[in-house]
Amino acid sequence: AFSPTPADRFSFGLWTVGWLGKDQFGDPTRSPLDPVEALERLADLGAWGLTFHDDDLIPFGSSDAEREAILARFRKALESTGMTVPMITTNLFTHPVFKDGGFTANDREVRRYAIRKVARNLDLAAELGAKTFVAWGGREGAESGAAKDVRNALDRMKEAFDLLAEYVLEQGYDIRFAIEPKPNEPRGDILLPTVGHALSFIERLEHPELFGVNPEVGHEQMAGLNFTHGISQALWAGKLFHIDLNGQNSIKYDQDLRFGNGDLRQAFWLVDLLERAGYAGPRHFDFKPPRTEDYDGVWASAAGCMRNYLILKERAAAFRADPEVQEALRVAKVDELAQPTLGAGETLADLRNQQDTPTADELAERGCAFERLDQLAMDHLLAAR
Ligand code: GLT
Ligand code: MN
Ligand code: MN
Ligand code: MN
Repeated sequence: AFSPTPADRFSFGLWTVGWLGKDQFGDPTRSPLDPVEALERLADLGAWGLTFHDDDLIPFGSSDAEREAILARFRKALESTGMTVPMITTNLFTHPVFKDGGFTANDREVRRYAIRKVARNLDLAAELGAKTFVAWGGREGAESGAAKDVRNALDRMKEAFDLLAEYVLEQGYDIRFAIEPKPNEPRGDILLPTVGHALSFIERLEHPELFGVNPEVGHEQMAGLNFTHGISQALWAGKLFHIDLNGQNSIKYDQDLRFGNGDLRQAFWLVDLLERAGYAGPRHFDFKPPRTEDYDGVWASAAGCMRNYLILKERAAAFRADPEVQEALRVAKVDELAQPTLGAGETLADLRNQQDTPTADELAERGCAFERLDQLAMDHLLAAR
């Protein structure tokens, strides 16, 4: 029942299952993974798509001939496995040239280099049929105050995105951009740190319709925020273009745990929301199989991401279908919030002139009945109902 199929639209970053376990304190614990093997293994597990940074597939500095050979072999494996490439992104963070950022590096030559790298990768995205282009600006930020004039940096970020959007339109590419926020790590403070910052930035671009967000569970939780609320606002704004699913335990370094590990209740409400809202985009996992694992552990971790999503989807559906839950929702007036506060044709003057309204003290006596409702959710989440 919890076996994924391509219809579930589960996708994985090549850098996730391909992470070798090298961290700040330790050397790699796994040997490199062939991208073709990643495609085959993920297809066997029931996944639908593989995503990557330019440099994940084509090592930085490859010659044109090497690049073509790698792409030809990869295309063949896409065909034989039936896997898709729904999203592509550009690495603007690993090479030391990006130590002060890509689009917002103080050094103008670095910014020009970064824009060229992204434009080239847009051509590849179009060739492979990727519809979403993620932009995670992990190095766009600072460790100290005088080093970065943030208002100028935002001008340069806008300049880069405006230019790239213009290019996509000129070329007639069917591609939209999804900006991925993160509060910190690897920079001390990163620009566009949360979903809210990104949504407001997008409205100041020349082609806001081409831009949405790619929120990552753990990144909002690193900022102490409620991920499901952030996703709700992105959906409300029509800007949830893509999503990075993973797990995080509270405010600490970016854990990138398998989806379902970390804050399980948030994961439950997230799946409930995505499914009820009819989110039609990829369910994309951006996690790191812990460096304790060998490749058996990597594939178990990847399978677990999908299985946990499907379990939570089933639990959320059971919660919504339970007549006792439906009654508890009514008692808690959850549906009343969908009613406009003023009646049709009613004016503010009518509202102010209304007689025989309940007093504040009378209204204050009404309980909200949220605890019973939440316990019902807990019962369903834990399969106790
Ligand atoms: C990097 C980052 C992720 C981003 C990827 C896209 S790369 O691993 O930590 O959150 O989604 O650039
Ligand atoms: Mn991510
Ligand atoms: Mn992360
Ligand atoms: Mn990450």
